[in-house]
Amino acid sequence: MLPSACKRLHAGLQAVRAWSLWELPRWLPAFVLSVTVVYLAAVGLAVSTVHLSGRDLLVFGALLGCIAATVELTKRAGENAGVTKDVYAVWELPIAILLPPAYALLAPLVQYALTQWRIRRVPPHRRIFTACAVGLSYGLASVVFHSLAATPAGLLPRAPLRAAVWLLAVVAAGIVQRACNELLVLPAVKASDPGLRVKDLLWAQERFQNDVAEFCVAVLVTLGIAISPLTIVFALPLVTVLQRSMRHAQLVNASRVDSKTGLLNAGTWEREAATEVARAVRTRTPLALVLIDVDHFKSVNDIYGHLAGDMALRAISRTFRIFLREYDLAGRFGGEEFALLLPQTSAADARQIAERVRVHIAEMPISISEDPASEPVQVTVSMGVAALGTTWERTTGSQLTDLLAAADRALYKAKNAGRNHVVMVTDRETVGGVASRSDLTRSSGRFSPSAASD
Ligand code: GH3
Ligand code: MG
Ligand code: MG
Repeated sequence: MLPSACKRLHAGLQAVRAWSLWELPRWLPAFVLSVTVVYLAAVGLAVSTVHLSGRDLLVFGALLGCIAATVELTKRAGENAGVTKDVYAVWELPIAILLPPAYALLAPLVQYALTQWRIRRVPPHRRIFTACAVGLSYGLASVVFHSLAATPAGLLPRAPLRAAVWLLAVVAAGIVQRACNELLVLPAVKASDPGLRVKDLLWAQERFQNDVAEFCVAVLVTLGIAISPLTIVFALPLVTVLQRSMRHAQLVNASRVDSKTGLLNAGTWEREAATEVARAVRTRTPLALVLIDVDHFKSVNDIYGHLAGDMALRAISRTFRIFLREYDLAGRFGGEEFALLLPQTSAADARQIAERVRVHIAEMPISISEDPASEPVQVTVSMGVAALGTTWERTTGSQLTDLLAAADRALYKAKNAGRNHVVMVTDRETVGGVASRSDLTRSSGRFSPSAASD
């Protein structure tokens, strides 16, 4: 019988071995370990050279208290319901600016430990990695600030000018922090979910506005604390309001998307698609619509279970994000039905895109279990494509409804053709109800692009 300490160690090693980290692309665990090692080395160096002072410890303690309070507020505001915007920079930037780098390196560790404990448990390697990356970015910002601000501010004669230079140095350090943070975190985020677009992560309008607001408040709070640490007392309620307003905007945004797949929900998709179709008709630019239905999806649920079915839906949705452009609209239309709207896309191009998506999905192994030994699931989809081409004036009634009806008929034909097919129809055949000549073309594994031209 093993002694209990050995048993615990064994259980611990088993748990580490079960981390999904080891299933990710091979370079990623190496990257995560490197960041962790560099972080530990930086902490070792910074802590061994730091000069402890009672005032620094007091300010650090007060700001850690604010971080803990923000964690509690976040918990109450529902981060565990998936709402994730936070405002920790308001406390961590002052630590980086006003205290030696050792404190800036350590603060995110406390924040992520509290988040793991109080808000939501995620695989520990994720929290450790993020804490190390964020810690390193604030540590670097602290070093940058102290090397910048020590020199020019001291030489400037007048106080207002000194304050302006000081503020600019804070902003420069903040920019360095953000850049370093994104550089370390984004490759890992992208590798663990290849469907995510870096552009969406970095420059989504709402995220950008929130980040700017958070940063500006952080700069003001830093300035306030530099003048008097009592500022912390006045900053806490302000931060609460800021956090609440950001969450409100996030919730509004969340009401636009389908929670299971992250695509637009049916109502939002229809509203936005109707606007796009009207614009295409007005400006006489081409546009295509694709309806997608997963083949024999009921059997997937019956054989592998409903959760596996959900994973398949998410994997299919990620495929759309890989293939579509910024301004295309991808929506979840119903249970296992999706709709894509492709503005400024000709019939031939739409069919090529649909074909690529179909092939990608048919060849994509969908992992449905954490157990690496379990067999991945494979699914296929059928697609109906309708395109507005050159005859908009024939279109009557609701333009989107006409296109949807045409795509639906094409989808029906794709199903009847044996599934795992793309069938397309242009406006000449159905949209607007004018049937001048049949323009139905069908493709499957035998697809050749030349057949798509109309
Ligand atoms: P076909 O090839 O003719 O489309 O066959 P099918 O089995 O895909 O079509 P059917 O309409 O009979 O079944 C659709 C199934 O999709 C039934 C339903 O349980 C399942 N479904 C709908 N929404 C969800 C969901 O959110 N998650 C999961 N796992 N299954 C869903
Ligand atoms: Mg269906
Ligand atoms: Mg189906």
